[in-house]
Amino acid sequence: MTRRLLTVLSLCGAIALPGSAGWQSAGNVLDHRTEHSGDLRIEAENLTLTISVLAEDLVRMRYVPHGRSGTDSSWAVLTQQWAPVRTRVIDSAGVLFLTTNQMTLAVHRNPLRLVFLDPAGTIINADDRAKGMSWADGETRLWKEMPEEEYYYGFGEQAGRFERKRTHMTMWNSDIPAYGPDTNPLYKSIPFFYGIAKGRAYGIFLDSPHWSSFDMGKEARDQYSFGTQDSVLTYYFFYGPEPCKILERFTQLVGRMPLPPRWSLGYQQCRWSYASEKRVREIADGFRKRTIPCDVIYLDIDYMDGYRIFTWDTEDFPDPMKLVKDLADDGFRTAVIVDPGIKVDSSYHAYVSGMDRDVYVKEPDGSLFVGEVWPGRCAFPDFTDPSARLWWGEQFADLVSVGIRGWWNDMNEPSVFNVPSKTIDLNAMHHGHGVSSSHAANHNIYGMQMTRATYDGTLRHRPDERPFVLTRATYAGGQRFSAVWTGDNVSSWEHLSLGLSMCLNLSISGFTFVGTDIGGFIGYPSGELFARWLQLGVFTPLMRAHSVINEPNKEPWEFGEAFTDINRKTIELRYRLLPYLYNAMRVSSTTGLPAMRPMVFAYPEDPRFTLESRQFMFGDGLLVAPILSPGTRERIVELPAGLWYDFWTAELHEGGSTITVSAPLDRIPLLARAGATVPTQQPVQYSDESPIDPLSVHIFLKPSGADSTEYYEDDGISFQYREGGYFKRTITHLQLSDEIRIQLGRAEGTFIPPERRLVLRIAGAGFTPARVTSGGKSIPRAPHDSSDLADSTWNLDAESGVIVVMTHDSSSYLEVSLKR
Ligand code: MIG
Repeated sequence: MTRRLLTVLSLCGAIALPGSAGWQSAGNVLDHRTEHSGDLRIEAENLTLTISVLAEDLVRMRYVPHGRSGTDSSWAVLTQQWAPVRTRVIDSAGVLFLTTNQMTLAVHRNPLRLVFLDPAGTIINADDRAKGMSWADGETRLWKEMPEEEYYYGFGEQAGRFERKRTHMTMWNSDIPAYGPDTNPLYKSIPFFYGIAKGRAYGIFLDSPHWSSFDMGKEARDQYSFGTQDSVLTYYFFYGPEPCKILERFTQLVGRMPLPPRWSLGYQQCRWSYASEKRVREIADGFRKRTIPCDVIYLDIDYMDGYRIFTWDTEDFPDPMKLVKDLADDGFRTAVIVDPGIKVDSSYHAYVSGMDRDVYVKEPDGSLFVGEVWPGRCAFPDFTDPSARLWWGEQFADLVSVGIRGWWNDMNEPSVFNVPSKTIDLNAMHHGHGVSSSHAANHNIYGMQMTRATYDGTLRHRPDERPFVLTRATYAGGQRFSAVWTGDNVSSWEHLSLGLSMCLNLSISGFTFVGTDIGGFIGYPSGELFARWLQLGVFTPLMRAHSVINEPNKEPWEFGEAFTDINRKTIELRYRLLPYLYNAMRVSSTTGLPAMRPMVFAYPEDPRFTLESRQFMFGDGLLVAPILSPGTRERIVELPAGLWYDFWTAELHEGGSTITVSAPLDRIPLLARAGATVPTQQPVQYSDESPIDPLSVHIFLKPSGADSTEYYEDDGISFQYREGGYFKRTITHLQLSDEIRIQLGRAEGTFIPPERRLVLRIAGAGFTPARVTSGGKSIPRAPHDSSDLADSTWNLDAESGVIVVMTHDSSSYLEVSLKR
């Protein structure tokens, strides 16, 4: 079935591609001028190119072939106003140089070709000499030189290899269940990538919601190209050289993930379907009676009346309000699936009100576009239209008042069952941006606009709470509205690896809140596979297990008692790490940097990481090395330069090396960078069961010098943090010759956590302190074998050498000192 779908898809690509005969090229530059806006306008023989310098490291190019036009608007770009940039234009024989402090763009005149250079004059990226930017009927394309030493990353959701050189990728949001490593396209289109050569990176964003494609040296050895079935071509060029700098800039351009509600970072349980109130209650009890933590339970399509969105199956769910309230009392949030397809049924309120408000996608003659999905014949809201989005948002009133708090957007590629194209008629019409345009021109942003309508709409119903939306389809910048999962994967070891590299590429494409269907959607995992998948899930911001219908139960306790214990311990680890994860998410909401960071992204200069996708950084302090194959009880880890600690044993390793770490079935290999600070908490049954107490801060000392981290906390749910309602302090540790000092800066912000204990777990001191002080007062060493430390005492863990100090947390400055 997968294969058939694929054939259909490539066929539809071929039909939509109106013959690649008759490519035209830019020709020579005739003239240029600097416009009032500061843009540089280049007139070539056959096209106009507008170059806008948005920042010293960011330039936008817009190519409009003569005789063509297109509205200059974007669904992705958020920041329109950029601070003025000082640029210089130097006109020299045959070349026009446009220079900022961070890069130079050389516009070659005969013919028009662009070359990007760093301040030292080294070429970062160059148009292919023969083709450059060219176009044919209904398609525009840009060819670039491809240096041998350059490698490619990002491109959003890509199965198969993590590094993307020598692949051809299409961007066309597609519903492909049980996809494989060669399946492309998939559900999401994020036409953004990095080129990294010898540690130096640039980024390119092709901003087009049309069918588009990237050929990274598959067609030609020394060229790559990207193009779109739009009549014009707009792309952005970012210069690093650090990849993280590019991502910060890219997410400044297209927006960042808002800080999610803290509960959405708890463990989430899903299945197609928990199809009755009785079964949902059993699942909830299943977690609580086994003391396996869980925050969210999902209702898949069977909660509805005949798959009519915004309705309930009143037989199986006679009293949703009571169910959801009982679940809430037990610490669960309930999430429901909502698909875009609205059943054509004149007795169905959503359909009727949508008709009244004229919200649906239409055929060119103005009649309703109808396509078949789960409910049968359906109309599709035109999410590009602001009034349709408003209408969509209003439909959530009842679900919100029932108490639903999570919004799972599925089938929004959009997927349509009964037509060969598997989606909305490409000629059907949308009406966003005040103009009418075909589905072909809006396909790849349909899902993103659905999440936008869902986010904004549910927010309007509860303006004081952060919405949680999860989607399958989206477009660049969609992280502003929703978390994502990687669709219908398979219960196999291969898919465990695949999911990891998909999450890594999504993460560096702007999508921080990512995860896979833990355990695999289609098929049935062994206990071992499920356990290993769950362990990796601790380190994916979205930690959600899911299963297709008609497979035996896959909840974490379904694999025998030994695995139940292992899985409990794994989920407890997630809850212990919540403060660290929440901090990573907060960093991402302000910088765009993801929680899951590919090695090459964090350490671009280390050539060992060019192709590495079997280990990754989690935040800036932890290195995760998941077990991805059966029967494996140890694995190799490539350590970046510096010193590294085994998170579990505090064993110290010299970096720049390859080590073997043990990985018993109940433990995922985890390392901490010397200098890292990792805040953790007590395990709880759900994220807000009780306030953090104690806050346990793991400090991994550097052999000398200082390091510091910001610690952030807030109420986890409201928007108060935007008005100062947070608790933020710097935690610094420094090594002096005869002393180790930990300084917790005075907390900023008006959020005050309840009184609580503070435990410092200091690894790497290498001595037994002669004296420990907290806030200037000496504190005693605890009696030898007490594992539970009394207030204001310290102890030394004999095995690991970790020094544990128990003190009190407050908002004031606190200094803890360990004297030799
Ligand atoms: O056509 O709602 O990817 O997670 O369980 C299948 C049923 C529709 C696809 C989603 C999957 C979900 C399923 N959906």
